[in-house]
Amino acid sequence: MVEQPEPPEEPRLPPGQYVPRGRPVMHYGRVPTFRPETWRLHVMGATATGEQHGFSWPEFSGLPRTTVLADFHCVTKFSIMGNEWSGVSTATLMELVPPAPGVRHVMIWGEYGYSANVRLGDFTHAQTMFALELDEKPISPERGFPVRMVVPHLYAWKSVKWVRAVEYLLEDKRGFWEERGYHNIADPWREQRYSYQEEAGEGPP
Ligand SMILES: Nc1nc2c(c(=O)[nH]1)N[C@H]1C(S)=C(S)[C@@H](COP(=O)(O)O)O[C@H]1N2
Ligand SMILES: [Mo]
Repeated sequence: MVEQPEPPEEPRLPPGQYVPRGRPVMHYGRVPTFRPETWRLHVMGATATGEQHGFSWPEFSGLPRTTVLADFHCVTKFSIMGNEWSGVSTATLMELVPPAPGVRHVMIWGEYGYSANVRLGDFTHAQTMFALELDEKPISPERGFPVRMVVPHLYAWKSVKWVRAVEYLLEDKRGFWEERGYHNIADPWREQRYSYQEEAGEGPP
C-alpha cells in the first residue's frame, strides 16, 4: 500500500502577524469599574419592533452560553493564539431582539464611547460572540470584564471590550478606529489594515 502524504495544514497566522511572548493587553483609555446594579447591555437602533431593549446583568449573564476556540489578531501585528472564549452568541441576542429587515450593519459600543462597526454578516459569523469567560475564567478587568465582544475573524480592534450597546444600522457608519484611518472591514487574511486600502463599496460613501 502506498502511503498518502499528509494534507498541508491551513496556515494559522495571517500575513504580517507574529506570535509574541505572553498575551499583550491593548486598549485606549482607562479600565472601567463594573457596577452590576446599573449595568445594562442595550440593543438599539433599527430593531424589528422599533423599541430598544436593555438587558440587566442577571438577565444577560443568565443567557445560554457557547464556547469558541479562536486566534486573535491585532493590527499592530501581534496575534494571540488559541483563546477559549465562552459567552452568549450573537444568534441568541438576535433571537431575543431581532433587527429590522433592512439592517446591514452593526455598531458595537463600549464604555466611554469606544465603538467598532461590522457588517451584519460579520456580526452573525459563527465565531462572533459576547464573551464572559476566557480560558474558563471570568474575563479579567483589563480584557473587558464583565462582557467583551469577540470577532476573531477580523482585526482585534473590532472586539470591543466592556461592551454596553449594540446598535442595528440601516447604513454603514464608521466606529472609533475606522474614523481614524483604519479599514472599515478589517479582514486580517486580506491585510485590510488601513482605510486607504478600501475599495469601492467597502466603506460608507
Ligand atoms: N473598549 C475597547 N475595546 C477594545 C479596545 C479599546 O481601546 N477599547 N482596543 C482594541 C484593540 S486595538 C485590541 S488589539 C484588543 C486587545 O484585546 P486584549 O487587551 O484582550 O489583548 O481590544 C480591542 N478592544
Ligand atoms: Mo489592536
